[in-house]
Amino acid sequence: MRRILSFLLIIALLTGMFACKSEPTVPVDPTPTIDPIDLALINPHNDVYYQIFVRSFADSNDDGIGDLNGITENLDYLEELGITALWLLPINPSPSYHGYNVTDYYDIHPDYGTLEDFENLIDEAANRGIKIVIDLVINHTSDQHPWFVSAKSGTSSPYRDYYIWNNGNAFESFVGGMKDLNFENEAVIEEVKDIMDFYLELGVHGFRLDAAKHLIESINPTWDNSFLILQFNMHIKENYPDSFIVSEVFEYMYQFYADYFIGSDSVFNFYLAQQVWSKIGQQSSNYLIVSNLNKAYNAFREVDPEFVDSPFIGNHDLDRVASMQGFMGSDALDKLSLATRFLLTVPGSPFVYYGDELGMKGYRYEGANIPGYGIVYDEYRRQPFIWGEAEYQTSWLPSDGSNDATQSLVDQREDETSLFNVYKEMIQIRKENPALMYGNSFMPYSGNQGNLQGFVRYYQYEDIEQAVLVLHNVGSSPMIIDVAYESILYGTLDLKGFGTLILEINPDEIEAYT
Ligand SMILES: [Ca+2]
Ligand SMILES: [Ca+2]
Repeated sequence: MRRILSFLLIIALLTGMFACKSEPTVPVDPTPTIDPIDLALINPHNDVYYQIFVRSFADSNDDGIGDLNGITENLDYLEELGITALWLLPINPSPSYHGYNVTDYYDIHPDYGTLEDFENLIDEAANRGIKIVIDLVINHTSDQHPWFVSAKSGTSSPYRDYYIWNNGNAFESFVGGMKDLNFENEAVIEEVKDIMDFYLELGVHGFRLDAAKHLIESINPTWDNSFLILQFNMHIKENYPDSFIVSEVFEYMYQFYADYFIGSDSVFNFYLAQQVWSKIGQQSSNYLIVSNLNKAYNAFREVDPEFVDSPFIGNHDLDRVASMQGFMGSDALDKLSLATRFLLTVPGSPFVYYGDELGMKGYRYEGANIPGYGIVYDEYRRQPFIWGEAEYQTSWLPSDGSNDATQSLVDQREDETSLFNVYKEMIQIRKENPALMYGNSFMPYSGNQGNLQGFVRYYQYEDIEQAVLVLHNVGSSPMIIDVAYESILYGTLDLKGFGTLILEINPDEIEAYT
């Protein structure tokens, strides 16, 4: 009986294994149709992300503040846009509007809902194939976190060594009541592992690791932090092999964060963001964009040949792309559209900052006093999403007028030439073409000259193989493209200024293009 049971168990495990790591079925049709679901399972870290500031996205209970149920009730929208994963900015209780000083890692900010609401969001998103990644803010806690309240009470507190003391003062990397945790203390590391386990058990896919370069302040922080992150990552992979850590190392030179690929599954590519702003936005040495990016990818490849990049062109700590000087002239929409197509054709998991798909504006104030709100800094980089209908509109932050001319979602949906439709179409094209969606190949096109900036992307898995040539015109003058190809996936050979052409090419002839 016992033998039969263990035999059944083995069968169950094997079928279970095949169910999660399903092999692509051999196509009967001579022109193979690619099943994106299978490749998505094989490449669990390749997604198209949508970054949400919960407070500003969608309000479900009419208190003017965005909340988790607001996201759940708008999954239709996220599905329409085509994204496959969400990064939620901090959702834990916190005394600040932004949430980056946590007071309880095991609960939800009362403005945003309850743990039950969060579990419901995870489940409803999963039903639509959308994963959830949360911000993990562990460099510091709020000075109101019970650990710190106890620690500051005296040296005999059991939590005293959770923090870093200097002449009786707790060390802070950031201002605003954020006290750095002490990662020399094994108990703190164990606390973080417990927090990660808690959210993975709830069903989150992984974590955006906030302030990764600040975790350990030492003479060799890159090395120390990469290995600390590796320790966290090895822990979560024991029970959740597909789970994901993307590290935030806020540096614009790729040399400063390439080594973070040692311990992280992915790292945000601030260099790429800056290249897009300067080369496409400001048109500054635009003929270097592909060769520059290739250098960055080669640096990542040296650290991890299977690196998964996390490109983006906007986030909550930056002025909105549409508010940058290079993207504000009469050709703003053309340039923003090209920046979008660029983001969605490079390797990795692109991150779209909520509202960027509408071309929303927003920038930093240096402590201005806004009537009806108070002193502001980064708030207007994180403004209410513009739905164009009242139902889910948030109103926690008064308008500063910066988005008076920004078209709402309702209006942009109906307009074929809108930025929203550029995002939607490009996300779909990315997902339909494995060479764009998966792998990290990036081979500069040998015909690159001046404004013509192209690259070949290639992906192969078993009998699935695809090569595409992506050609971006990063200048305003039109050009005619004359190159061999198999099919046109996007655009026309008559490549207009700030236009994009994507061609499927013969994978056996890549060398002729690179
Ligand atoms: Ca609300
Ligand atoms: Ca620190």
